[in-house]
Amino acid sequence: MSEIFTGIPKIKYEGPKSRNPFAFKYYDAEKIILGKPMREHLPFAMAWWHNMCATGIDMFGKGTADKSFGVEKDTMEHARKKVDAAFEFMDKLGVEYFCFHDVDLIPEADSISETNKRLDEISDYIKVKMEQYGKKVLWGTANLFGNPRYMNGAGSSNSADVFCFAAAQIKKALDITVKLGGRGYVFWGGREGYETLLNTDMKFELENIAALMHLAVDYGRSIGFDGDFYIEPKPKEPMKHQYDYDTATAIGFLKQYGLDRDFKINVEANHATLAGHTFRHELRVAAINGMLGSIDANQGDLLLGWDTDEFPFDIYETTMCMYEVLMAGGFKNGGLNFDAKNRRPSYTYEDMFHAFILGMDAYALGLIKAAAIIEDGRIDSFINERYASYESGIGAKIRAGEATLEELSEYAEKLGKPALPSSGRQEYLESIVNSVLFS
Ligand code: XLS
Ligand code: CA
Ligand code: CA
Repeated sequence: MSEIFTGIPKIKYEGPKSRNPFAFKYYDAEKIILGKPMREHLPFAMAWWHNMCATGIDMFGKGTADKSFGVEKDTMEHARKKVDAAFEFMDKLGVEYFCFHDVDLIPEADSISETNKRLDEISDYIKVKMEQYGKKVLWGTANLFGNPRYMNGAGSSNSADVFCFAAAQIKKALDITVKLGGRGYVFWGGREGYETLLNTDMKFELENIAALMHLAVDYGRSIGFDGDFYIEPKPKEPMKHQYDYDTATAIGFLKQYGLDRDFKINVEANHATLAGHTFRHELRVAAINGMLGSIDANQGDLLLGWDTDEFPFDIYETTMCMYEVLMAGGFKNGGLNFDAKNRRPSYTYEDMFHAFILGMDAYALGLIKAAAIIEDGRIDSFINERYASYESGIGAKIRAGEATLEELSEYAEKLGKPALPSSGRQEYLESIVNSVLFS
């Protein structure tokens, strides 16, 4: 098999002083941080759709990047070439995992049975490569938003026939995920939302989405899938209003419909900011509910109101992300999927590598700095002390659930006027973060 990314070497760690564009400056896979090698803290994954498929096409113009890899597109030969390219790419970068939609892997056929045949064929080929290169599947999913049949959603479609098509795609995507040993299965509700309530029965649609997820869980468990199912929240785009608006909404939905034992959250950075939250907020909401599953590690542009899926470079963000991950005990089945694409004018093979070097270094540095914040300890101990009034006396009684409203009212009356709470010291804490980041 001939090399595709010719002239691009295996990417190695050279340290922060290196000026080699094809070297890591911070990602040193075996370096131990808080007792574990970086590689284990940072299970990086390649998103098949962006990296092997997307060409930079937008509504104003054609793609700029050539992802034909030298053969005719939309053929099975092309599907196999993408596999060759993907494994060479991951191998050169030391990326251990990948994520895929069913239709990223093969050109979708006119019938489900033919599409499924193609999926069988390509997954056989992928499986061999995975063994050869030692690569793994972080998560699989089905594309239930691209085909025109999903114009009104999949689980939320008004058409029962479309619901069945979605079920068929999910079944096959689960088959392939299990066949390839995948650790996760994602539901991103691309078109599970609505444009107007004038034609929408919201309760009916939510019940159907939950029913589809229950069917997926039952089937997945029956074929031996013991990983995590994920909901990936997003507030809008493509639908005006999507049901999985944000992490809190998705968790409420999972609990209401009895799906919370099987599902966790896949938090995407760009979706968090689209929902009007910080990335860190979304991670924390997932973490305190025991549902921080996996992360789509990209970055949005706060000046733009859409999903720009940029490679992450903001160290403040990656630091806070890794702080949340470390405090939550690290990843179990999840990881850091670069659901990110090169900017349209960055269209060469070299740019694909630069993007991953940028993202992997940004997360490596974020990990180093998050560990330093934890080791420094000032922020954590500040937060603990801030709630000290609940450690004894009336506060401890409140926490233990032993107080009554009458008792608290009496206590307050006796007190007369409470002292002001202690200062939040936000600026002082921000300066600690800066001093850790830039020392
Ligand atoms: C789109 C989503 C999508 C999911 C997988 O905005 O990020 O790519 O991650 O379907
Ligand atoms: Ca995503
Ligand atoms: Ca996205």
